Amino acid sequence: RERQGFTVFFTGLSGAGKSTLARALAARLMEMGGRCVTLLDGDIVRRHLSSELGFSRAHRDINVRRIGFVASEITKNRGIAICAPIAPYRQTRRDVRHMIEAVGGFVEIHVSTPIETCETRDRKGLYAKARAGLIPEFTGVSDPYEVPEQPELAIDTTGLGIDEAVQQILLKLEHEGYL
Ligand code: GGZ
Repeated sequence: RERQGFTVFFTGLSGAGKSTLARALAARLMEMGGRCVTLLDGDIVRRHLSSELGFSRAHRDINVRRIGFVASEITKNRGIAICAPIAPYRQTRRDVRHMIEAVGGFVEIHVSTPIETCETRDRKGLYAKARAGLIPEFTGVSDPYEVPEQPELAIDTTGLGIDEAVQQILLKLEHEGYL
């Protein structure tokens, strides 16, 4: 029997570890073979699909809905889509979930790394700029992040290795019957 497609949807603050986990998970799933895996990372989507958009609520919603649409097409065709936007709004995440659940599986993973950790890492210096008022509407500083209430999984990457985190995700996917 052909396995159903599914989407792994990471959500969380800037610097929480979404892209890192998404890339590592995609690599592991590709190694396992037999499935088409598509990574829809925030950066890449913003460059190729949403280059005209900023970070207002309306623009974030358009961006996240585009990601959801592409993921639903991949899922419908029995592929695996891995998405990693901030996706700060609950209602938008819910709409994307419903669109994808209509054609396959949806696994929401809250990368719940607290802002203190993200800000300490500050790999791109964005938090410092946001605190200085140089980036308006910065998620967690001057813009909201609505915490997921019932994600399939929550992972705080503070003091957690990438391999351990990916292992937790793979276990979850297995238990839910996706792998
Ligand atoms: C949040 C911002 C902002 C503002 C630029 N707020 O850590 P990064 O740098 O590489 O990832 C963040 C990315 C967020 O884009 P998304 O498409 O994931 O956001 S959303 O789902 O809300 O549409 C960050 C950078 O863009 N960035 N300005 N104001 N993050």
